[in-house]
Amino acid sequence: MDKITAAMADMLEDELLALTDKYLADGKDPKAILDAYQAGMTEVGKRYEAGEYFVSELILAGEMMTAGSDKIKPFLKGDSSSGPAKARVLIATVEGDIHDIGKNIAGTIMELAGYEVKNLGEDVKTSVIIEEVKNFKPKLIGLSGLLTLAYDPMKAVVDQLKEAGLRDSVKVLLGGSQIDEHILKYVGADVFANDAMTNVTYLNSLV
Ligand code: B12
Repeated sequence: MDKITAAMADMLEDELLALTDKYLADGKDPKAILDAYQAGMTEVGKRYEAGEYFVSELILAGEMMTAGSDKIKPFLKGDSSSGPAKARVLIATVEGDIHDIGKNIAGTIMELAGYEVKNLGEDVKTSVIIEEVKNFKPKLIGLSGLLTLAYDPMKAVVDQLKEAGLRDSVKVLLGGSQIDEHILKYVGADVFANDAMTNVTYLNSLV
């Protein structure tokens, strides 16, 4: 899996996708392949911070991650549980933030686990999320954001849920690699996830 991580970090798209095809054909664990992609993304982020990579590399890294996860997703389907949808989940990347790759992966994994997922997309206005909570009546809202700037819009969602008298009707999860206990407390949400699986465990405990 280190080869996947290195190819992602070094922006070797052809090599990355060829390795992905090979590992999937060899029957390697698709979640482990996805984790290796994410480790490569973490390295891309570090190189960007160090001034070694620029936004153009972030864009290419995003495209590589999307292309790779599109290949991996059908193999994750083997884990799917059958039967009726367990509960409704609303997911969105909050206002001002357009990072949506991790949220989309998390959405797919929740669908595979049997949940009915409505994905509102990225840079979603707080008012739209509140309206959808009223209409769609989810058990959980997954708010995603990778920018520091995303924390205030996340807090706005929780505050407006309270104002609308909806806070007790729904659990709020924060998703994103930088989210921790401090941000959870600041936002006033219920739980956070730095990966795409934690939420499934949490959801299973709710239903
Ligand atoms: C790819 C990328 C981009 C792409 C995004 C493409 C897309 N469609 O998403 C593009 C090029 C557009 C981009 C733009 C920018 N980016 Co950018 N980007 C990244 C990068 C390299 C990877 C993000 C990623 O996709 N990771 C892979 C996925 C799978 O991981 P993930 O998102 O963390 O998701 C996992 C978990 O967090 C969790 N999760 C996430 N969401 C959810 C939701 C739910 C419901 C659940 C359960 C779980 C969950 O599960 C996921 C799967 O395990 C990160 C660095 C990094 N390593 O995080 C920087 C990073 C996030 N970007 C950064 C910056 C600064 C920017 C820009 C401001 C750059 C600029 N100057 O223009 C713009 C912002 C635009 C905006 N308004 O949002 C900074 C943020 C710094 C900060 N603290 O604010 C980072 C951290 C880079 C850095 N180290 O400086 N970026």
